[in-house]
Amino acid sequence: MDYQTQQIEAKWKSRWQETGAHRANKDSGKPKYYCLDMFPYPSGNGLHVGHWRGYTISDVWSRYKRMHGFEILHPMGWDAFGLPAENYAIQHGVHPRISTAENVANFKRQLEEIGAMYDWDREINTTDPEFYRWTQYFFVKMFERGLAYRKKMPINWCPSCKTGLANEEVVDGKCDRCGSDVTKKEMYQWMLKITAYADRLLDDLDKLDWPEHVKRMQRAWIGRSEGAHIRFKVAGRDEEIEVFSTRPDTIYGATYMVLAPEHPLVQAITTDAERATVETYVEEALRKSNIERQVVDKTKTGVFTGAYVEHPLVNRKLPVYVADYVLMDYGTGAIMAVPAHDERDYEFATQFGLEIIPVVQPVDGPVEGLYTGDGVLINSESLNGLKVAEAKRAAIELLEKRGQAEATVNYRLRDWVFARQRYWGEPIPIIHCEHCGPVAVPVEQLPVRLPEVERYEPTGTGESPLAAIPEFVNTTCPKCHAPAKRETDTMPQWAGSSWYFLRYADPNNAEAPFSKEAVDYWLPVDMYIGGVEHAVLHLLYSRFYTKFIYDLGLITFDEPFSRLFTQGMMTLNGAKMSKSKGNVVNPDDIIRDYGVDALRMYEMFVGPPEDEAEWNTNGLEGVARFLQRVFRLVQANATSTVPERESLTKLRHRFVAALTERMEGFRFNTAVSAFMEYVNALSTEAKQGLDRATLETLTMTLAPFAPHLGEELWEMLGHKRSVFEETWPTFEEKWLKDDELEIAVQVNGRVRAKMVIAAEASQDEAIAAAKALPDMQEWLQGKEVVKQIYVKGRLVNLVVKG
Ligand code: ANZ
Ligand code: ZN
Repeated sequence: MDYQTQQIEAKWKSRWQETGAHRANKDSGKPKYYCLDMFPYPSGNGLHVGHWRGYTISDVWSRYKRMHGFEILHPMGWDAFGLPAENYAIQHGVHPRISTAENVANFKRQLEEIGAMYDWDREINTTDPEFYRWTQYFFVKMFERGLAYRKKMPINWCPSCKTGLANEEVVDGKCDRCGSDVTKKEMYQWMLKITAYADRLLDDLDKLDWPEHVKRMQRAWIGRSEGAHIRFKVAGRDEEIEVFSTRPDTIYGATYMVLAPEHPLVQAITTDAERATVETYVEEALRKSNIERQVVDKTKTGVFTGAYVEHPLVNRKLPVYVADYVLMDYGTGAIMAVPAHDERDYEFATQFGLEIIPVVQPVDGPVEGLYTGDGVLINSESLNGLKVAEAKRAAIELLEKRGQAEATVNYRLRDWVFARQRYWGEPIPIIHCEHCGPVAVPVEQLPVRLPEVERYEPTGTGESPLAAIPEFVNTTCPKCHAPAKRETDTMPQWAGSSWYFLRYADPNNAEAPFSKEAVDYWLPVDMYIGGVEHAVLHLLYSRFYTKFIYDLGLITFDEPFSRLFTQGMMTLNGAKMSKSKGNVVNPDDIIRDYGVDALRMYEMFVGPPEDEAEWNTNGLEGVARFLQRVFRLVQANATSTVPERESLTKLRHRFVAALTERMEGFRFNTAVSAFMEYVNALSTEAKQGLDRATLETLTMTLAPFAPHLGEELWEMLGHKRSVFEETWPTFEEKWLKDDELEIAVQVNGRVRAKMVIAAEASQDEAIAAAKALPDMQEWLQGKEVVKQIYVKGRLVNLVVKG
């Protein structure tokens, strides 16, 4: 019989389904292992082989762990709310529910193909009311604790999508979805107070087994800066300008002040003479995005307000400017400018001819122009001679005594704008009452279901399409029962994915988001696998939710993902695989031609899993041929009864050792090479027959990579139960050492001595060793060696004359 991939793969898929082989059972008595893929957004394009890389890694790992005695939770689901389905609805008039269901069906079919051990009984879908009921529930809990609040603030506004955008959806000042320039719009927004968790989100990174670069990105996103708030009195007026500075030590070098164009004091302090110029400038600045404003090498712009502040420590007046390089949403939206030691200030001061006073110099002497390094203080009265770190403390103390400053910590992290003016999302479960203000929908009334609408288009007024449905909007206040109106904003796409990993533990629970027992057993996630593009937001939001749910007392851990692995992208001809680039390889075609096991094995072979890898169909063919070879090798020897030879024992132990080490190190590409080397060696040995231990080891270890073939060969070897019920083979150290052998040393064909040499010794080494033996000297003395023979591993024969 030939290796029929289609037949074999279909056979084992249905066998697994019949036996419920992938059902995760928390009562198995085994230790658990939760291996999770970042769940996909089911787009209309289907999956390509690049997507499969991560899914294959996680499945190989899950199966490998299962063979180490763990009860595996390896679930899959759909992150299905969001803009693409809604934009599709707008264009084609198809309800997002319908297009989403179609896409899910296609994704599921493709994911079933891969032969992954997904427990489909636990499938979840963020758009299922039974799921989003609990997404709404957590919102209510946050609202009750003051962590969900409403705030009027300028939001990023996409004029084309007609919706507010979170900062992370603005890329280079453009809408991440449609590419239009993003503007600002003042609106009431639901916000989540993620900043209340900033320190915990930062500190707890230390306890995670995550790639260092991901931790670094999270730290940078949280952006903790220690510094001070310092207040400067406006000359001739009552107002004070408060600044945030990380360099209070440079206070004596402050030569001017800058307000962000949005700063509330701009209006008040601008003098009549400057008013027209300032107003024009502010108007222009408001049209720019934060990103444009922060471009480092752009020429600095700004205007003088006509106002001055008083320096708190010396008798000096500092002119106050408005400039767009100062952002309103960082610190206090105002700075003391120290051009000698801050690059942006230096550029600005040079351009506007403002004074530059150096106050820090390197230990080894003064420098010209801008200096941002460490050093000692100069031109700073009582601070002179102090090092920067000491001077920071001393300056704060000095100013604190005068009531003009206090130490503070500032974060780059902003509260999370948790609202979209769009249809396809979880309705925010709030009712607005004239008398009671915003009131949460009582938990027992959840879910607030998304109603049917006729038009999906955002209204463009800033309101969601839900606002146009009176039956949805008009309701009564849960507190005072007066007529009231429902919130019509929906949640951002990140909402469901911020806690979905908890739901898999207990996906059908109708009384609670999950039961404590289920979550206590399965969570936290032991291994989380996905793309590095989620390094910051999804992972940060999930960590925030987990900490919040921990604070609610519902779980006993406060980090969701103990270990994280981010797989590299798959490219084709050097470009990222994507439908829009027209360079996708569809797994359906590959499976038809080569089988899914070859595809899986190739996905693992293609390169170090964390690195980008280039798809190459020749490589895939090589792997497919390799699997055929394994099939024939096992088939030809399946009923063999030869005992294991020492050479095979040694090969086997060495193979298991190498393979296991590479698996543990997540070096799956070299793990596949270990198979190839082993099978090469076995092909040579096969002439003398292969024993069972050899065949079983090969089959068992191959199974996580090529599960259908693994099962088939295991059955061929006479086993009734699944190969995944077996335990991963072990190895003994003693077989890893290079062997030594005792061989005979002959002179003219008669044994004259024995010697021990390395089994791998070369002919020259063996002969040299033989000639050097003390026992040989009497036989060689005065003789001429005319011929010397080494029979590997058996004997040395020296033919002598004279
Ligand atoms: C005086 C000073 C002197 C500063 C010096 C720096 C160097 P990080 O580290 O990112 O927190 N700053 C404060 N608020 C700002 C805003 N809204 N827009 C633009 N810049 C702002 O940076 C903190 C520093 O960035 C602050 O410290 C402030 O300039 C500036 F030699 O104050 B510094
Ligand atoms: Zn009320």
